[in-house]
Amino acid sequence: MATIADLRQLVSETKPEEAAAMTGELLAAGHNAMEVLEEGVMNGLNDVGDRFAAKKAIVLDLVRAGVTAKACIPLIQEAFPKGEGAKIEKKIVLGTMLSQHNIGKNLVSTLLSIGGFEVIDIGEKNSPWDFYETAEKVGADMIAVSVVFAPAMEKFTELLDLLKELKVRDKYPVIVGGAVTSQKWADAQGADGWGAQAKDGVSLARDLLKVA
Ligand code: B12
Repeated sequence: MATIADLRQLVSETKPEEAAAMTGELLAAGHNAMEVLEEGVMNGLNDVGDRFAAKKAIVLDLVRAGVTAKACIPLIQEAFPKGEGAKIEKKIVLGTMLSQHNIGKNLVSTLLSIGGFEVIDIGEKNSPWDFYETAEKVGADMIAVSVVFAPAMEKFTELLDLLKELKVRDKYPVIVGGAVTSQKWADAQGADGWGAQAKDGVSLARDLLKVA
């Protein structure tokens, strides 16, 4: 019988069709969707990332890893609990800075939406100004940033500085997450919250926006 470790292996080998089929098999067998995501897909992606960092993989492998993850994730998303359907009247602007890595950002978006929040997803490669401008335009309650690429870390700091400069820092709690970030780094930048996992975005939003 298929195991989550087998799925990790297929993702690590960047085999989209086989990985998607195994994801379906694991979910049908009753495996927890979050475990399939974290221990199967994410650990497999991390394996590819580690090989890339060790110069044992090339950019094409990263591309294939992304394609493989994107073949599995919709099946996992369908298996997430649907939430209670209660809508929370809070708007969250979400996006990435510089980077085109959007798999984590998309998961944060899905989980926040399931959690009842209104997500304004501004996509990839945004500047600090894009976040500010959208937040003002839609009357956002919070800003969430996905930082998966080291050069974007500096941009995140620039976003906080911009909000301070424009005297709206207190208006928007800002949370951050992503593979290259950490609690320590987020604290040092003055972020209002950091999450290791997409699901942490929901608990951070509930706490910071005082949702009962
Ligand atoms: C797939 C992949 C790609 C794909 C992305 C496809 C896509 N559509 O997203 C492509 C091919 C585009 C790519 C390109 C590059 N990549 Co790449 N990529 C990866 C890889 C293997 C997986 C990334 C991923 O999707 N992970 C899975 C998701 C779910 O994880 P995540 O984003 O971290 O999100 C989770 C949490 O962090 C959290 N989270 C994320 N955001 C947020 C936000 C909030 C608010 C919260 C609460 C939580 C949260 O929730 C998520 C789920 O729980 C990683 C390796 C790795 N270990 O991550 C390298 C990696 C990120 N890439 C890397 C690099 C270097 C590159 C390139 C520069 C390569 C090159 N030379 O061209 C380019 C950059 C292009 C660009 N300008 O953006 C490096 C970054 C290193 C660094 N320190 O900056 C990594 C770490 C690989 C490595 N070990 O060297 N990549």
